[in-house]
Amino acid sequence: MSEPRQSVDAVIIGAGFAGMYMLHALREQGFTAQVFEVADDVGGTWYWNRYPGARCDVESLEYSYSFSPELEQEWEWTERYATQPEILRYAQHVADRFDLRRDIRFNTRVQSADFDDTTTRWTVATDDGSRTSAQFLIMAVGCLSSTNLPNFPGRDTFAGASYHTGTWPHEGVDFTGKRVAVIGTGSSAVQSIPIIAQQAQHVTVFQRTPTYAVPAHNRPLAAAEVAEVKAHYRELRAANRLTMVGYGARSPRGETNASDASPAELEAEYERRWAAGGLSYLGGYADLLLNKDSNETAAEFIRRQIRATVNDPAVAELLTPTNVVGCKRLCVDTGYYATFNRPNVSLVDVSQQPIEEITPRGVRVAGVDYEVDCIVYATGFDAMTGSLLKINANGPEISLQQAWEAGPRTYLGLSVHGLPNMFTISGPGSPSVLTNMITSIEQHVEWIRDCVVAMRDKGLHRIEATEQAQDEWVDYVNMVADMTLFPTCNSWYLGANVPGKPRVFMPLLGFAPYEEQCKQVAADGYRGFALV
Ligand code: NA7
Repeated sequence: MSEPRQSVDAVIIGAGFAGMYMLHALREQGFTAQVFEVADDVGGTWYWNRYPGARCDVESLEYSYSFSPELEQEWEWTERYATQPEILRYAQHVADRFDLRRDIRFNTRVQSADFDDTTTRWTVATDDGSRTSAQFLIMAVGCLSSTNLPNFPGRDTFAGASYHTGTWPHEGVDFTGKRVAVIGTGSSAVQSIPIIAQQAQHVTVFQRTPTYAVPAHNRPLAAAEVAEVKAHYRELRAANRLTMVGYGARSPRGETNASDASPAELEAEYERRWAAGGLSYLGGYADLLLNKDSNETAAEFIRRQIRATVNDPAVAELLTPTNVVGCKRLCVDTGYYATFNRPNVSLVDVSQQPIEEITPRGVRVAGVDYEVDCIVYATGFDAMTGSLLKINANGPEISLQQAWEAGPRTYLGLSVHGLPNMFTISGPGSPSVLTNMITSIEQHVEWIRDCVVAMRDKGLHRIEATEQAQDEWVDYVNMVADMTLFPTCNSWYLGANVPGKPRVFMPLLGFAPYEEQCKQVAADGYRGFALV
């Protein structure tokens, strides 16, 4: 492994899709960069999330880089939704193809970063004792990379094996003959439970909130479909960047409102989208996340599918969500609800009586002991801010932790007042997790690249978001969220899944208008930033 450089133009933290492209983009402009990565390979989220059934719920032909036409032509995706191993192979291929590894220091955690206002440079300290000086500090740490492991009493006394879906053992886990507890029913649980159930002797699922899931209808990609997309890739990528979510231009969103549709029209539209599968279910009508009554029509359609799928009416009732559909991330499943028809799967409701404790032999709820051999924590992430706040980043007068004490505040989701020359890729206040992450990553990387090129061209060496621009941006993000149903449920978008986390709606809705705003800010000479 190469030694980290002592002085570079930019330090990039993280070698997932954001860090890899940032490195490539800066190098192409003649900058030097050093990437630090905790893992022993590239891939970020897709390096860590190796649980059974892990897949991306954005289609593979779209969840991929667009910056290199050669790359997108040569890479062959095999399934409509790529598995984690396939996505990881893709990340590794990109690292090799663009010779990225020589500037990535693996197995290395950044411990602190301090900005010196006299030199306008960051000093980045890592756990191997190295110090690297850089003009820019670029956070490419990922939105779903800091796991949320609830602090249940007795958690460490459990005598069997415990796993978290977000830090799954690389050698895999054999559940054959085991009694398994799965805690949580979000996307990771929805993907893994059907597969674990095929292996285990018994699976007991502990559910706090029932989840809405739409079928993936995953399938091998037909050669003709791939050829068609590849023949028009530029148009598809451009069209995706004009959408609100950065993907899905092949199945356009409805422009009319559900509130104006007849019951028969609603039924036909939901039926059609259900049969097509995937996240575009919620794209049927323009008002589904704006109008509670409209949302209810889409929710009720899914509830009926659950009741029709699950044999035991009591289990079906427990699995049926009552809240707004889509205000928590919609899950995309393969046989999730039907798995509860298996004799070796049972469901425990922990919504009224939470998990009391983890005992050496299992999980205790309401005085009842569920004895198991393994516990799978599918309990999600300290999303969007967790990994950023783990880095002890200190501006001239304020640290990131202090700046975000009452919740994250950014300008454009790219920059934080008080932390000059620092950029956050897909940070809070940008569309990030509400979009195709790779589209958002590319847009941020290209904006940051253009910004540092412009600074070099003009002989500028310090950039910082003004407090006023940041305040206005935070108000804007909140205003947009408040126009929707998103803030109405306890989602990880709001930080509600982590006890004690400030409740702030973190992502900004709407990719296309956001990209336009970022372009305008740059065109106006980086309006809202103080440049020296
Ligand atoms: P999620 O979606 O945050 O799901 C975590 C699940 O764990 C969810 O069902 C939670 O219930 C549950 N949970 C969390 N803490 C507890 C406690 N203390 N007790 C019981 N249950 C708990 O994480 P995933 O990994 O599934 O998915 C993350 C994203 O990855 C996903 O949205 C996609 O974008 C890809 P809750 O709903 O909070 O009541």
